[in-house]
Amino acid sequence: MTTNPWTEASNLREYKVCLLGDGGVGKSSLTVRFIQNHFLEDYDPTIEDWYRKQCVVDDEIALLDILDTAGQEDYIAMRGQYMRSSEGFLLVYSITSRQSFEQIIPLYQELLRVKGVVSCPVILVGNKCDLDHGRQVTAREARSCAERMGCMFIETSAKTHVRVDDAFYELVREIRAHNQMGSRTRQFSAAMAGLQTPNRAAEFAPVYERAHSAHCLSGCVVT
Ligand SMILES: Nc1nc2c(ncn2[C@@H]2O[C@H](COP(=O)(O)OP(=O)(O)O)[C@@H](O)[C@H]2O)c(=O)[nH]1
Ligand SMILES: [Mg+2]
Repeated sequence: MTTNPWTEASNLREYKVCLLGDGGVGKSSLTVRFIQNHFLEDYDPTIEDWYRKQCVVDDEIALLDILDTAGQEDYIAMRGQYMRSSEGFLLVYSITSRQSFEQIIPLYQELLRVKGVVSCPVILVGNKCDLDHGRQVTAREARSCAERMGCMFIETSAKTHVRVDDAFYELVREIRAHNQMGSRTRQFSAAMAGLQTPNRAAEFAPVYERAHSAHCLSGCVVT
């Protein structure tokens, strides 16, 4: 029997996601394209806003709480707060700006430091792929950057609506995979602590090893 996810209220799960990246890379444009399906030619770069959108990802309802970050001095001061309060991140650069790309790894390192974790659900997003003639960052170097972070890489265009929804949906999948791995690891730790029977520990051991050897949760890189 097929179930209708929209009527399965108990499946409703909130995902707090945040777009991070240099000013002008298209964070607001990606958000507005995803939420309202239109393109912003000119958007106030100082506006920071929250958006909510309910969608179905792999037959499960996801309520996305999206924080579109902005600003300059304020943004630096607020960044730690954004990082702590969100569970998944689109790390956005523009394919036409090497400078915006160079900020990605330091941003990811800061994210891990602030959250005090060794990995975190992120997607590397190279926006403005419609401007290929002005490209400063190749897909190859972005892919290698994504491999370093153990995440997926997607090139998008908010302007021509290329893979924008995919970026958000893949982030939901990353968060789910991350949480699933976390709960498996917790069950394994509990088993190891003798809170469960020893054969339960044996059951979880392969998962634990996989989780620690596999750098990339999704195991794939998309261009
Ligand atoms: N050609 C093109 N321009 C874009 C794209 N996304 C954003 N822009 C433009 O880039 C500028 C900055 O976008 P904005 O969303 O405000 O960037 P933010 O500061 O990161 O939020 C605006 O003029 C947008 O119209 C895109 O995919 N393609
Ligand atoms: Mg903006």
